[in-house]
Amino acid sequence: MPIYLGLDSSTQSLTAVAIEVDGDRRQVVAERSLRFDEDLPRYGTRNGVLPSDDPLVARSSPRMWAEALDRMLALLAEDGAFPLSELRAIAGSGQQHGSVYLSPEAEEILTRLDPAQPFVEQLADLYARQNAPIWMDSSTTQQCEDITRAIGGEGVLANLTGSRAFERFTGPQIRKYYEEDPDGYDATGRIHLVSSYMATLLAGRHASIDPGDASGMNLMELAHKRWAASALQVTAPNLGDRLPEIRESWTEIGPIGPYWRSRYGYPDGVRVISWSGDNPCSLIGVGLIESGRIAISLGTSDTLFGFMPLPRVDPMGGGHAFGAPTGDYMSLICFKNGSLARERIRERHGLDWDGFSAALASSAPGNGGGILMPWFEAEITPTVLEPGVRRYGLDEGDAARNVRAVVEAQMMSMAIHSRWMGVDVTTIHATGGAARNREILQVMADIHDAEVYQFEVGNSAALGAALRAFHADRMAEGDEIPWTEVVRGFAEPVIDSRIAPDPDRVALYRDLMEVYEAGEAHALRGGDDPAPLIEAFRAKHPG
Ligand code: XUL
Repeated sequence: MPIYLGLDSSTQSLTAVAIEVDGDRRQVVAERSLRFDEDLPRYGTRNGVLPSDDPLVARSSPRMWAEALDRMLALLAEDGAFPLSELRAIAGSGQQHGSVYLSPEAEEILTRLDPAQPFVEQLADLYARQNAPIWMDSSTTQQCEDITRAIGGEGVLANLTGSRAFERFTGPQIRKYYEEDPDGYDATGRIHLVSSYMATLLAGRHASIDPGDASGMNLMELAHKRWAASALQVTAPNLGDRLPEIRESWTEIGPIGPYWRSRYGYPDGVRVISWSGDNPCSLIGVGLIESGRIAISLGTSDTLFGFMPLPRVDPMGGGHAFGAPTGDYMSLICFKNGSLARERIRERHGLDWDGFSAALASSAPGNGGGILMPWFEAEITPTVLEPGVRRYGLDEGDAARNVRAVVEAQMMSMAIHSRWMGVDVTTIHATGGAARNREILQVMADIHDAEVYQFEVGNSAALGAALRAFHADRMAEGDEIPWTEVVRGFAEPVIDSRIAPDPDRVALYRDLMEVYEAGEAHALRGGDDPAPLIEAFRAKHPG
């Protein structure tokens, strides 16, 4: 029975999902996860990020990701969850935007690996830069301004690449590296994304980047899915020479590298398929292969995204248009204060996750007009570079109301900042760790006035990668398999999991959303204090 493997190299962990596909027989045969902080403690990460004195800087260790890959391949080979001989193809998903700087000898080093020696110990000379800036980094405001000015303004860059300049995007990050360490930049042979770096390690040769992940760089011409010469030019000198090719998401990078075959017994014929970003992979993993529905992923970052047949760019400049693994497009907005913000409130009030849910259930929807802006960290949507939680009509010590306020804030912010997508949302596919929590999903349903569904497999990015491996393997065999057939039986919502919006609460949240927008305007743009609006809300919704 053919097996396909999807790997998700995310901020905090590496997850594997293996699926078996044989006609109508379709099932998940393995799900494994390694957590960076706990399973690879020698790298000293916290929540997958290296310690930093500057709260705007966020980096991680590419060597740690390589060691995680090695451990995962060993684990899957040893634990017998599926016969290795049946494995046909591996694809992957990477946290988006992060960049890895390899030395000019990288490919040679990867072809010379000795299968008798541990993997990471042979990678000492692989890197031109020891750490990798990741998507949580907000330290490149200056570079964003320089790039924007040089290219002719925000609109020009957004129309060309799908997004205005964002601090975490790879172009501004590369420019910062070039400015701060020109020698290091000079000594760099190839700059990979997390996705293409991991595919490179698996295949033992430089992998291409797919349009899904390349669109998170401020460097790709969105309409033509090729490097944008003008964007490369204003970012760093001779950048084109250092970037991998952009090729379709179903590109076969090559067979699995000889190291993995000799060391763990992976069969010769296993295809390594292009990796993509975690959000593009999730799009497939929750079955969004046509317009009309959206997905909300509640993970380290919270993201809201949907399939788009044509590239549509956010005129307000807050959201993104990315490539989709189907060859189409997707819209996306990203919030940095996702699971870590929920966790901060939970910890502050000494609750476990059951206690968090109980607090949510025990507090009144709308919180009597009390709101908070959950900016524990610098925020991406809306742009907040000075972290700090703001509360309006809400006492910091009140556990239940603060739990409710963080969840309501996250959902309202998503609803407000996704208006540009122009989707009349009636159905939401919920994924990510916190999507297991039905109390949170009820708030999601009520605020978005939409039905919410859960999924069998929590890690939609790894599942999406496994499905992409299946699709690419069929394509390589000359079978132009339609996407509806790829996702069938896997990426379908659990019908019984439906959570319906409550009409009274939908109306209440419409009013609360006005309070929230006023709070945001007050906190960020010197707008009026929302206190009178909170009073009016309380008068209209007593109790
Ligand atoms: C998307 C983004 C995050 C990362 C997290 O633009 O920055 O969702 O991909 O893994």
